[in-house]
Amino acid sequence: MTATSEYTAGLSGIKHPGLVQWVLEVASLCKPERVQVCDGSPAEYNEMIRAMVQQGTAIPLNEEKRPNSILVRSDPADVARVEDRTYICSRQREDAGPTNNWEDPEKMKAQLRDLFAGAMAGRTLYVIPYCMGPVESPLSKVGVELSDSPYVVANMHIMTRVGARVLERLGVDGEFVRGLHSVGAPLEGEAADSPWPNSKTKYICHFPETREIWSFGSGYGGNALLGKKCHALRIACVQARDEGWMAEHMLIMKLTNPEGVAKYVAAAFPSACGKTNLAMLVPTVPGWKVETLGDDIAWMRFGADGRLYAINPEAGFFGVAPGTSMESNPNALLTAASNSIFTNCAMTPDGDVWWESMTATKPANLVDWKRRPWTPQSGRKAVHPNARFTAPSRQCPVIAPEWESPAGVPIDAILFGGRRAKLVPLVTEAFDWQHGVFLGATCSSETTAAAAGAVGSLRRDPMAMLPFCGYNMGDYFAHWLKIGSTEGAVLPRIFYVNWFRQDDAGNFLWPGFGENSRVLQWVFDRCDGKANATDTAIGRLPEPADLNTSGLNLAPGTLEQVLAVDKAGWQGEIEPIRKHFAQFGDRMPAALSAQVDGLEARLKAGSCCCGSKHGK
Ligand code: SAT
Ligand code: MN
Repeated sequence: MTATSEYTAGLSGIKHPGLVQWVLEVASLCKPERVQVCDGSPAEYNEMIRAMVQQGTAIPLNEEKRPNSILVRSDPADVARVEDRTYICSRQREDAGPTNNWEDPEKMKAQLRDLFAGAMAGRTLYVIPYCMGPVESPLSKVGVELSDSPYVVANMHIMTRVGARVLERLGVDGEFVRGLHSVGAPLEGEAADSPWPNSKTKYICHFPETREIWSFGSGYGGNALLGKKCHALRIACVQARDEGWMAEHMLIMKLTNPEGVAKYVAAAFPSACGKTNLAMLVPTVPGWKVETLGDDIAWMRFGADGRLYAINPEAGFFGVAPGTSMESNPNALLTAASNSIFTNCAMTPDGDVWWESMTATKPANLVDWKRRPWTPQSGRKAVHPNARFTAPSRQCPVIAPEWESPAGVPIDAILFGGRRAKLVPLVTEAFDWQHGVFLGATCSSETTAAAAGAVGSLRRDPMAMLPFCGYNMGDYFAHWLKIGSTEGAVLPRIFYVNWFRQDDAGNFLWPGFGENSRVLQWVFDRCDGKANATDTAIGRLPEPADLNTSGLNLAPGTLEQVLAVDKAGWQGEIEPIRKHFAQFGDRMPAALSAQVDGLEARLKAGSCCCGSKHGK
């Protein structure tokens, strides 16, 4: 057993006594072989890559094709977020609410202590001081992740700001989120390490009141890179509620029109619904420009002018690989051209990565994500559907120059969306903030492979935060309403979009991708009072003539279909929405229940309040 004094030696660079004490407590519980404080340097990154290559976790890719990049294949039992193993351990069960798994914090910690005891034997405990957001921004927050995974260290280098400058910001008594992570696979005796150590027992636990995260047994994505979903969403949204700001599952993009006027849009979609594609979209409308500030998370706070200013707390993209191509998202592919980590992708004979839809023709031979030889005749996918690339944001060809602005950028419009094959029109503008919160609160989507479980079944995913809201969702809705009633607030307009509506034969009605810029143009012009909308029972919609469709060759009637408000279909939504809201009991804000009544009344009212032009 290693004596505490040996651990202490490595910690001399830390000036924060509270941090030192916590690291020592964790070390004496987890019993790692050694403790290493991460400095965020390129040398340290290379050391992690070397360790992973040596252990058989990673394969260096062809230097000429994909410089300074690796391919990692996980255990097939550890490939996505595990929502059924994710807990919000608030003192009161009601504070976690009906959409979260809950356990009493003391009880959960007692269980976790047993699991963590000796869990890092034979491994290095890495102390990863990281900052979510630019280190010099007042909107940013510091966290420290203690992890026994070099894969986590390398990914955190890309996804966050790591190292000495973060410790400096922390000072001697700064606040930080405590994240403890172990793959849960102690190294016993002489036995060789597994290429992807993990444990059958997995727990992703959050203690919102004490701003702590304990994650055990998984090395994958949001389960293990604790800065991302665990800190920047589940813990941060609780901090945001307490401090009067917002932590949201949103991309941030900058739109510039042909006159050179720029607006910033934040957009919330469930995981793997095309946030990265939208954030980096190549507009098909001539003269328009899209630039990216972030593809997953936005932290927003009121500025002195009453507008909501957003920062992207992350420094990299953890994007879904399959489906990403020079056609669908050239900017994502170019971002990941070098200095990137590829997880659960396939490997080509010349040492590069490949995934479904990357190229028009499939390579003749590959090694698939399960390390098996693969040919197009194999009759199976070469890549896991949740395969990912981790790539630095700064490498994105369309990164907005102000993406690290400490003040953030003022948000003009918020989009909500999901994957809905039926019913939900291409775009709907909310009547006002409260109605917009209602649209967000009723967001629904067909599930994707980003989380373990069934794919394609419909679920309500309010504000795309269902898996990420660290407190009672009823209270979260109330927080949104409170933000909207802030005195002096100059609020963004709220829209709901659905790129995924299908015809009866199952064909997508809208081409999506770059053509979504036509919808963005309408959103932009609505914000400027330059585009028409028509009031319907469900919100304000463009008529076909209000969208810029020049050069878009849709079959006759398609645009009408994609914008149609199917009243009977919407009537069928009323009961499910009431049921959805009922689960929050007395935590459900009355103003949102009133919105359901309003929708129902408008649907029943026939044409009296629908079809009226709501000019500019
Ligand atoms: O949570 S992950 O970071 O693994 C990815 C996602 O679900 O968006
Ligand atoms: Mn996400």
